[in-house]
Amino acid sequence: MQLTDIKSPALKSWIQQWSDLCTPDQVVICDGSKAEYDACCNLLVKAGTFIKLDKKPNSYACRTDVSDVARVEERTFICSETKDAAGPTNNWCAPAEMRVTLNGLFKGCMAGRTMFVIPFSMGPVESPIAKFGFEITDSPYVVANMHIMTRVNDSIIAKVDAGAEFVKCVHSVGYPLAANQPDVPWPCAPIDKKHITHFPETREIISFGSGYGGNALLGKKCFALRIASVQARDEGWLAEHMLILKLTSPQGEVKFVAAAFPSACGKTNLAMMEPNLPGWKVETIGDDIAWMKFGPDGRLHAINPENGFFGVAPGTSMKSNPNAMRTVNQGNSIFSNCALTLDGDVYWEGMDQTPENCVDWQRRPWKKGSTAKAAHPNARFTAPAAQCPVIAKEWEDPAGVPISAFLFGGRRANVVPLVNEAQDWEHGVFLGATMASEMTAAAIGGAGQLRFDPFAMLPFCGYHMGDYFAHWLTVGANAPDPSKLPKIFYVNWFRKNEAGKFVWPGFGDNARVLKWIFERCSGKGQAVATAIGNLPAPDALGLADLGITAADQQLLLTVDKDGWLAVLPQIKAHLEQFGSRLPKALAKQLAALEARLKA
Ligand code: OXD
Ligand code: MN
Repeated sequence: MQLTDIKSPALKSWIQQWSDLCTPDQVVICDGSKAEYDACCNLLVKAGTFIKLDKKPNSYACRTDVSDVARVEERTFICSETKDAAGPTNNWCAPAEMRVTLNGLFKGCMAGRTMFVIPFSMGPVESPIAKFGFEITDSPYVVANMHIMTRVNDSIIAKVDAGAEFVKCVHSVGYPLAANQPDVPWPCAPIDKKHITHFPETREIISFGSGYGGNALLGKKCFALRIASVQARDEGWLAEHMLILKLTSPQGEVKFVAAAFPSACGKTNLAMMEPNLPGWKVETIGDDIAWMKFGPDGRLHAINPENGFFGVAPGTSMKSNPNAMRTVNQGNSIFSNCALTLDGDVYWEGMDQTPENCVDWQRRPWKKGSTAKAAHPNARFTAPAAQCPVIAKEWEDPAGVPISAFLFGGRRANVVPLVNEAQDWEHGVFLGATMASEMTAAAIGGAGQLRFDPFAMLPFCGYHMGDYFAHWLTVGANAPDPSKLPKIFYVNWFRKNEAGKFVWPGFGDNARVLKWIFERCSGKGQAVATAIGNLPAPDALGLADLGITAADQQLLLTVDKDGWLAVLPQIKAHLEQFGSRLPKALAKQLAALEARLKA
C-alpha cells in the first residue's frame, strides 16, 4: 500500500507532515505480513543489530547501546494542557513548549533511513474494547517487535478511512545518517536528547532517541496505559497495569482474576503459574495490561490488549516459570540484552544451566563464576502470546473475560499478611491507592522505607493520580449491578521472619491463595474480619502439608497492629500529596483504618 491509497485526510496528512519534517529516504506502509516481519529481521541481521540463533527457530538476539537498556522515567513527560492535570506523580511540560523541542529534534532525524508506518490494534481487531493506533518509526527493530506485541494489520487503514479513531504514535531512534555514513548496530540518541512524550488531550505519543521496548514499542506502556488511562477516564472504563489469569477448579468451575503488582514482583510468573494443588489449573489471558468495560451481563469484562509477552529474562527458568521457558523455546522470539552461548543460544542469570563460556550482553567474553552479569538485569524476551502452552482459549475473545477478583500487592518483608480481602469496593480502592513495596538497604531512601506505587500505575497513569482514584470510585458507584463487581484482595508473597527468611514458598503454592480467593468469590471460603480487612480463617488455606512453623503461620495470617500503626504516617503522607484531589472517601478510609487499629 502507498500513502496515496489512504483515504482518511486525518491519517494521510499526519503521515505527510511527519515525513516532511523527518525527511526519510522512503515511506513504507506496513501490512503485518510474515514476509514483512522476515524482511525486517533480515535487514537487522545485515545491519549487525540481530544475530540469528542456531538453537531456537526463527529467533534473534540483539544488544542495545549501554545507554538504552530500560524505560527512562525521568525523560518521560505528560504534556497535558495544565500541570495540574498531570498531577504530582508525572513529569509535566507545556504542550506548546514540548512541541517546539520535538520539532527541533525530529527535523531531518530520519535522513538515510526508512520511515515505517505501522497500523496496529490493541486487542482483537473486532473487539468493542480494542483501540487502533498508527506508529511511525524509523526502526525495523520496532516494526519486528510490534508484529509480536500488537496486532499489526493493514485492514485497520480501511477502518480509519471509514471514520474509526486512532492514536497517533511517532518514534525515531534519533540517529540520522548523512550520505555514506555507516550505521551502528544500535542507533539511539544520548540520554539528554531522549524524550518519551504524551499529549493526552490529542491522544498523541511522540518518542525520540530510544529504541528500548517501553520507550519505543509505543502500543505498550505509552498507549495501552498512559493514553488509554485518559481515554478510560473520559469514556468510563479501566486501563490497568494488570495480568489476567483463568483459574479452573477441580470441579471445572472457572473464574478470571486480574492482578496489579509493581514491576519485578512476578506478574508474568503468576499469569503462567503451574499450581501446586491437585486438580487446579491456571491459564493465561495476559501478563501485563488489562482493559476492562462492563458487558451486557453487568460484569466487568477484560481483554489483554497485547499480542505477545515482553518479559524480563533474568530469573526466568524451568523452576520459576516453566511456561515462559516453553513459550520462548518454541522460537519466533526476539531476545534483547541477553548473553549468547557459543553454540548459538541465549543465556541469562537464573537459567537452569549455566554455560562454561558465553558472550555477555556487551559483547565481551564471559566465564561461569564471573561476578559480572552475563545478561543485563533488564534483558527481555519478546514472544508471541499464542505460543504460550497455557494460553487460555478465551484469550482473544472479543467480548473479554468476566473478572471475579482483583489482586493488588507488592514486596513487603514486614507488616502485610499473605492475603487480605477488602470489605467492599471503596475499601478495595483504598488498598490499591496505598499499594507499596519496601525498598532494600541499597535503594534511595533506605531500608524499611516504602515506595508507594498506587495500583502499580505510578509510572503509567497519564493524568492526576488523585483523579485516577476518583475514577476507580466512580466505576464502582456506576456499576450496573454492584453485586457483580469484582472482589478486591491484597496479597504479599514476600513476608520474612526474624531470621530474614521468606516464610511463604510462593510460585506454585500461590495457588492455595488463589483457591481461597476463588472460594470467597463463590460466597464460600472461611474468613475472619480484622482491622485491615478479611483474612483467611485459621484452617481455610489448608497449609498443614507445607511445613510452615506456627510462628511463621502467625506472620502470614494475623494482623500486626503495631506494625500497621507504625506505617500509618507514611500512608498518610503518601495520600496527602494529592491534596484537594484526594477523594474524600479515601481520607475517610484512612481514618477508619486508624480507628480500627486503635480500637
Ligand atoms: C514492564 C514494566 O516492562 O512494568 O512491564 O516495567
Ligand atoms: Mn509492566
